[in-house]
Amino acid sequence: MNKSNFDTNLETIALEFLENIEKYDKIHLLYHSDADGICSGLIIEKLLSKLRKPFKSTCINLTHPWEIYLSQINLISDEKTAVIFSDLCPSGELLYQYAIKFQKADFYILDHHRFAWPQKITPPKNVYNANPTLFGLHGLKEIVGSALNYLFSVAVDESMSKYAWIATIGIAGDTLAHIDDYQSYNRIVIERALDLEQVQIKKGICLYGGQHLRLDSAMAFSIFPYLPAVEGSRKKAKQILQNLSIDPSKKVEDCSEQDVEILAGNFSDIKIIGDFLIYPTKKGILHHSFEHAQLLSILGHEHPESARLMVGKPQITQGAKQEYNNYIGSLVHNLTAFVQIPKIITNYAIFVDLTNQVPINQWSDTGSFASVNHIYDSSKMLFIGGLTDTGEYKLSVRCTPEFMKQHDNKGAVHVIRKITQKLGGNGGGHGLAGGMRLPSTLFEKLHDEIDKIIINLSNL
Ligand SMILES: [Mn+2]
Repeated sequence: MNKSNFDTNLETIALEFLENIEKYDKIHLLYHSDADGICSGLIIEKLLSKLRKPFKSTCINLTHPWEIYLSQINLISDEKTAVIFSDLCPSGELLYQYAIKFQKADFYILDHHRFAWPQKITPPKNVYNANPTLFGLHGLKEIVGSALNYLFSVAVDESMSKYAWIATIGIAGDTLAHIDDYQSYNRIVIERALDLEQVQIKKGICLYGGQHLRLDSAMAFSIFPYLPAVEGSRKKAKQILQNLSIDPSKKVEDCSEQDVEILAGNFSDIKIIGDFLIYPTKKGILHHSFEHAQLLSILGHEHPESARLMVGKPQITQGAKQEYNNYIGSLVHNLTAFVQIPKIITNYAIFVDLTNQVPINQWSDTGSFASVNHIYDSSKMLFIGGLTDTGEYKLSVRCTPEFMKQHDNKGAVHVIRKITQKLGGNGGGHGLAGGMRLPSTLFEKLHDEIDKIIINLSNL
């Protein structure tokens, strides 16, 4: 299992797709509604148009069960149909049922989330699985959905190569990493876009979230890194800058080497220098890859059509800008609340109860950004969430790669499994991130049990 097996598999599936395509009566494309999914979907749409094949595409925000989305595409047993899953995929159990029931349909998995067939079955022949995690690749750090969909498209038709820049937006959205930390296939795609002169990499101050703004606003709007000393306040940012004799009205991109050095010295424990990726022909939020991607994810959940339009636009509308500002503004506000709320801390875990502090639909993002920003003792596992109106605790579970290294490569999903076996509730996820629900009566019990569960992880 390695990279060259992945390459061979992808190549084979691309060729089979090309061979099969003439026989299809219908093609359905299903893609995810975040930045990575939207870019994946757009790339496949361009491929299908290039091949002159009519298709129907649907953006899915995953708020409903998969059964609903699959029933909506209305498969008919004697119709030859292709179903393409871009940056998402139903569970192995469900897909197996569909593949057996609709033998004349072919299913293409162009997804990078973990996937497993039910035990003891032979994978159906009408499923073409290009998932890179099958080959031991890391589904985020090494290859995100849009990188996979791009490479697939290029393998089908070399002229698709020119859409590398679209994939770079998806990569920025899913990896939540500095460009200098991009690896493997993600890196290859970025380099393709650089060679084609579609993107540029710049070095300097990185205040991702506010990279397009003047310095004081950028510091207040930065979500990666989040600056605890600024607390999302432009006034506080301005004060800090004035004390350092840096002009607060300077744009981030226009900072001199000296400014960069002084500012980095002031935030010595936070990484604020690095590379950032820009689209030279786009302006404002769309000029910067991280911010561009955030905007697509913010719009995509409710308004996928306007998110898709943004990809082709040189600059955004006032309305979209407002949505961006509201979202980032509240995320920074939530991170500030996160830092200030009293926490329950055990030897191996931290519990943060956001009930009545942060709106429910922002719990998970608050957890993710608290985690990537290391604004808690990240040698511990983070449980963040609160009481829902159904009387259950809904918890996002996050940990760092360092935590996993300390615990025999076990992380969120393993701890969740153990908790639900031992106490009850339900949930799932990946190594670094997961989610669970627990009856409220068990929440305190979890505080007492969690250290035992984590300390025994290596015995699982
Ligand atoms: Mn993705």
